[in-house]
Amino acid sequence: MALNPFDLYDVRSLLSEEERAVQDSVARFVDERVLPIIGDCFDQGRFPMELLPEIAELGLLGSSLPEEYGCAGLNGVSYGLICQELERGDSGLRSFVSVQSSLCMYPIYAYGSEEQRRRWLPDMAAGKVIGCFGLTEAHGGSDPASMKTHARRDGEDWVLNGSKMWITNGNLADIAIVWAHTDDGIQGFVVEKGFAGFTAQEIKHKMSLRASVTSALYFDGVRVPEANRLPNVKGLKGPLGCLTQARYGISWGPVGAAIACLQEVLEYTKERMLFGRPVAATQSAQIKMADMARRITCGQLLALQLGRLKDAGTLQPQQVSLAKWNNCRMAIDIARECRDLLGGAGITTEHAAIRHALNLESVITYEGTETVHQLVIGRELTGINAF
Ligand code: TGC
Ligand code: FAD
Repeated sequence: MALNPFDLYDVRSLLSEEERAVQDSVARFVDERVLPIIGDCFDQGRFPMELLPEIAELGLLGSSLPEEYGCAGLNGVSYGLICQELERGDSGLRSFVSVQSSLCMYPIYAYGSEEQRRRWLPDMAAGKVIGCFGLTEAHGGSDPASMKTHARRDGEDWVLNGSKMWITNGNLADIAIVWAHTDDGIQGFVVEKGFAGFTAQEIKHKMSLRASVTSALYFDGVRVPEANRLPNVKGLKGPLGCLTQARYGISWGPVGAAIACLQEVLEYTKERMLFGRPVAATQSAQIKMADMARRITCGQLLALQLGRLKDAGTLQPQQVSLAKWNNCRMAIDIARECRDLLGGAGITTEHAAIRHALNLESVITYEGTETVHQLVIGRELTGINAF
């Protein structure tokens, strides 16, 4: 019996019926609604906002949060499969869902008051309120503890000053989860669009994640009511806890990008005739594609076991670091190799490989660079902090 070239170990048989149904519905959405337009979106440098109602309708925003807040209440593996299928379309689309779900809805759920949960989560699940997450600053994103953004208590308000850089969804967002030093440690604030002194400026000239909005945020004496401070966390563990959620999803997403590239190159090399035979009939092309399938299979198994640990409640951030590092590296290498097998045709967005390769330059950098995750594992092995 012929194996599925994109699931050589039948990882799908390890999924529950509900997990398979989630994967199928997102896969259909990506095939029918995303793939026909995403190359043009990338060319034009625009996020496909027209897809937002369907993304919300499918329950993809805050999918792991409870139904009482208007969310789908799915498990971690289902969230991973959502990320994998979306990123088979484009990393920018998965980024949008990661930021909304893991970096904005999650902290409101995990660190917010009941009033804050009820105020924002249902509208965020419905796609009526869009969020962004402001942690990184221009002087050094890998070292968020060095942030300069500061909030000072003044009566019933906080006064926020500083700036954030490289913020996904910044210009689309109705609210920003902003992390700032206070006299009582790092704290999170929900800063609303329209608060005086808060501005967002889109970053142009990107060669990566072009179908995603990236911005700089500025806070010039912004008065944020105490009611908008997330009361249930203090310290760097607040934002890092959100990153664990998002990095978990990013451990799955690039598997989808790698599958998209392999699928494209398998079709192309069977058709492309050179020296009187299809490129797919050469030993070197077969070895390259076999090696891609091997790495994808390892990545799928890594992501699924990570998801099972998450759903068992035993997931450790270091395990997420290993998977984020491995699967981003796996996918960017495969996307680059696929671009090469496409020859000159591989340099335009008519084919997906270069778009995925360029996108993955961001994915391997954000949410902790490859080096950061390597050093997390190095620290785990040696007990020595080498940052
Ligand atoms: P350290 O000072 O030792 O720890 C501080 C506290 O945090 C806890 N902790 C974590 N908690 C949850 N998840 C994690 N991954 C955690 N890592 C640490 C830790 O236990 C401690 O708690 P407590 O109670 O003792 O105070 O900090 P560290 O030495 O562990 O961290 C250093 C380092 C370099 C790993 C960390 O600073 C880091 O991860 N840097 C990278 C920053 C980063 O990833 N930024 C991403 C910005 S957001 C983004 O990129 C969004 S892209 C979105 C998209 O478009 O998809
Ligand atoms: P730096 O931290 O300056 O790193 C530069 C180089 O130094 C890297 O190669 C790094 O690996 C290396 N390095 C770092 N530490 C060490 C060390 N100890 N030893 C050796 N080498 C080291 N941030 C947000 O807060 N919210 C967002 O929504 C968001 N979205 C993003 C979207 C995009 C498209 C991009 C590109 C970035 C986004 N980021 C976001 C920021 C992202 O998290 C940072 O770019 C990332 O954490 C790296 O920070 P940096 O760019 O300042 O690089």
